[in-house]
Amino acid sequence: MPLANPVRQADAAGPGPDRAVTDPISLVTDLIADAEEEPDSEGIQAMVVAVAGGRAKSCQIAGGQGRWASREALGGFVVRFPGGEPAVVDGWHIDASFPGEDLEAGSTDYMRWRANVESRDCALRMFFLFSDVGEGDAPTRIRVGSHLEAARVLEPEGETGLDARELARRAAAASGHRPLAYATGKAGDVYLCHPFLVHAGQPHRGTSPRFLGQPKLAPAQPLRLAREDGAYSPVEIAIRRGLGRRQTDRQIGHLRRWAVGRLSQR
Ligand SMILES: O=C(O)CCC(=O)C(=O)O
Repeated sequence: MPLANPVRQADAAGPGPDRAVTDPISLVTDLIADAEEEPDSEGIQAMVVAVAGGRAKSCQIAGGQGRWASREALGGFVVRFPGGEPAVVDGWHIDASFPGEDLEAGSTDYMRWRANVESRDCALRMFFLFSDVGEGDAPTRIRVGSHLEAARVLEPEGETGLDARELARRAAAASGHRPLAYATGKAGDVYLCHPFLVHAGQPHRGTSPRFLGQPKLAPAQPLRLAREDGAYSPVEIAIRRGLGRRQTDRQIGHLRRWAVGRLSQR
């Protein structure tokens, strides 16, 4: 279920691509209003499951039915304009998932939000592309496999975890050897990412504004790194792998059943 490319929509609506140059603020306001209206919560779920489903089933990645909560909205948008300007999100970081105890409820001071090794409040990080993103259009940079280092950075910090700034500093230093990938794609593509994935923005060298939603998928129940029945979600398994915890035969059996179930649904 690809979304319409908001930039193309704006072009088709009349003002033409020059509006990005002559009147960027109102263009962004209009496009975001459209994009926010377009997918209702069922649409978002369908997108996560169906659009990304060719590569993986988000429901299964997040741990199966009953382990994740459907989203009502897509949160803030990250819009990048051509021009090569740097931005604060260009530094390597991990998106924090819960507010620290010193913050008042509803605070959006995200540098003081935190993440912990059990990935409190975050079952997946999702990158929703709302415009076509080629290599020059400021695709998000991704350090492939960096979630494994991030798990090790977070483990000693226990339940309180680390705030966004300190986590970025340590996870960036620990994952510099990882290969790079770029979140390019078509409007409507969704990347389903491990919550600990180290990523960064980059300046826009293309010609059309880039629109990205980066919400989290909240778990319906806390993630757990020790389960008697071995029924770990893939996200939990990845954290355990990062921490060097061996899979027991029972867990391997569970994983095998999960993989066979996935293949049989194709
Ligand atoms: O703009 C991007 O590609 C990345 C944005 C980002 O990582 C963030 O807003 O946390």
